[in-house]
Amino acid sequence: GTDLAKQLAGYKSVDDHVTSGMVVGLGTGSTAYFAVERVGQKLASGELKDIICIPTSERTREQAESLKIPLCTLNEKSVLDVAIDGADAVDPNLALVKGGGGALLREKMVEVMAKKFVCIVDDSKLCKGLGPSFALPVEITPFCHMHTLRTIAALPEVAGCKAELRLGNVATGAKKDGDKPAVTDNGNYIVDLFFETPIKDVRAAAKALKNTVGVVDHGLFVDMTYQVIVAGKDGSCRVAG
Ligand code: DER
Repeated sequence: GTDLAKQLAGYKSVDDHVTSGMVVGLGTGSTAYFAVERVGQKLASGELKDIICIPTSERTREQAESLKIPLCTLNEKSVLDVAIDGADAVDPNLALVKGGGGALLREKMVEVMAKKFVCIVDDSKLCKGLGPSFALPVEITPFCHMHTLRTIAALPEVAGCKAELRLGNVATGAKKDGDKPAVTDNGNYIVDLFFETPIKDVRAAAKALKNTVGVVDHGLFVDMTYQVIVAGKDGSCRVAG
């Protein structure tokens, strides 16, 4: 099933890109989960030594701690040899939508500092154009959040999108009645942008979102991906980029 694909991609990313002595960024989500597991396994077996990792969310930090993976922050190590993380959508130019799990800010902070950002996905994430297959998350400050949501929705670069404040659990989006806004590890809110047609110019959209007052960052990861490892349910695994 898909879990096998995620495990395949996760394990392969570590086997292909992580060697002893490296500083490694650990991603967030159900696919990155397997990459973290693999790092833990190889440290325990002695195959990997002297690795220090930077987690991209509190939940990845907890998983890494349970696996006794040595951790630090960007304050201690601001350049990483490699960062491994999942994505919610991948276009033919390896531009990504990330943030489905609400971790986009720390993910982007870590992944822009990595010499190689390796993205791991099951093949359901591949798309022709970003937008319709997965809503674009935007992390915003909570202060006057509805004003910021409206400002984002009015941007020409994301014209036609439907902007929704994410409620309930920031990671799973699990909702129940009367839910409060989801809150990220950084104490911010998430607005999800739903598109019926692909975003015309992802670079322009990324710039416009980043330049919007009240927006902290967004889930468009453009010109950042070194390689994408794509695994299929049938056990196939291929590399792009
Ligand atoms: O929230 C995130 O950015 C995650 O990496 C997400 O994009 C991928 O999560 P998944 O591997 O559970 O689909």
